Amino acid sequence: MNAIKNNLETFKQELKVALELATSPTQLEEVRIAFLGRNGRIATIMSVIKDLSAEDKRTFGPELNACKVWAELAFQEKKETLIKQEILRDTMRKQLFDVTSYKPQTLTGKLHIYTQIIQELEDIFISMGYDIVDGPEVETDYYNFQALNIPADHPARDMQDTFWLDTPGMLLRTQTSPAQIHAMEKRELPLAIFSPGRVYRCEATDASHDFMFTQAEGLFIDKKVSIANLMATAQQFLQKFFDRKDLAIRVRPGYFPFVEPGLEIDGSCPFCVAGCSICKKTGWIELLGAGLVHPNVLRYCGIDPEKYSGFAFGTGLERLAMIKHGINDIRLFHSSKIDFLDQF
Ligand code: FA5
Repeated sequence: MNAIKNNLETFKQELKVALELATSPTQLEEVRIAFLGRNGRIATIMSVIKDLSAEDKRTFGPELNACKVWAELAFQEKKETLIKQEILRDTMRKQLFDVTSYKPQTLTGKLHIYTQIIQELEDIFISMGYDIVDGPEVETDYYNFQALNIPADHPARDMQDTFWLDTPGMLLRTQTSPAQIHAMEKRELPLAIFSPGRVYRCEATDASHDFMFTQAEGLFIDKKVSIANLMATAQQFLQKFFDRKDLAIRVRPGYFPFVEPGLEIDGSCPFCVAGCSICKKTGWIELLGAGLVHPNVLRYCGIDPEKYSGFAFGTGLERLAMIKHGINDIRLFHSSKIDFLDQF
């Protein structure tokens, strides 16, 4: 019978140690199966009861039962301890969690490339003494064409496919040149204005043409204004914009009904010496339409062409931005693609 007693004692000692070593619910479950499970150690110990004599059953039965109850209590106690420890650990984890250290990835806002280019150009012209003026995008035939020396039957109207509105004589402006007329009508002479803004043409789109794009117009009117003044202004503007003090310009004849003579102004390629893909190996890039304001236009605005003269120029801002930043498709400008916009 001593063997039974020894067994019970060993069982208790080993269960104590096993419970002590169990530090997770999984380990505790392994202990339960090994010691208290249906085929576990306690079941083996209890199985000897059936072989005992009636007297021994009376003596050892209660002892064996007490051992089983003790084992179950010890297991239960350990289980509760582990649960409490886990709750404590969880509380600590939450207390130590620093909410201020969480920094989600944020998108930073910035000015659209349109706005950046417009501001850059405005700064250049303000530094040259120009006033910045705005003009309406919904215009009349008079301001967009007639007062610019393009009467109703003039073939030059075909150069700018027009979005006409339902109201007769109203249109979406096809160029920023109407800003010249508004300025000459309203302002005292001499005048120097720079007017950037959106324009519209009913054109099929491709990588360099859009139905909605941005232009800027410059106008300077005073006594004795000449092409030399226009060229000096154009060169200074382009040198500042491309940040190249050595940028040269050249002029070629061009046709715009509201200037006489009409000119196309090219700038020497800011990116190469001997020719590259941007200047199509010519060393020159077409940058501005320009000329001396046509006497008819001055007369439309009540200005005497015998006393005053002036120059005007116009340019496509997307084209300037595309050259400066190496953008290969004009449609990206209003595509709202963050990857594209993020570069500027
Ligand atoms: C004009 O619009 C004249 N008003 C410019 C001017 C002003 C000349 C003052 C003389 C004196 P033009 O049609 O060439 O000119 O357009 C000027 C620029 O606008 C072009 O060089 C080009 O950069 C841009 N542009 C024209 N059409 C489109 C288009 N569909 N998409 C994008 N840009 C365009």
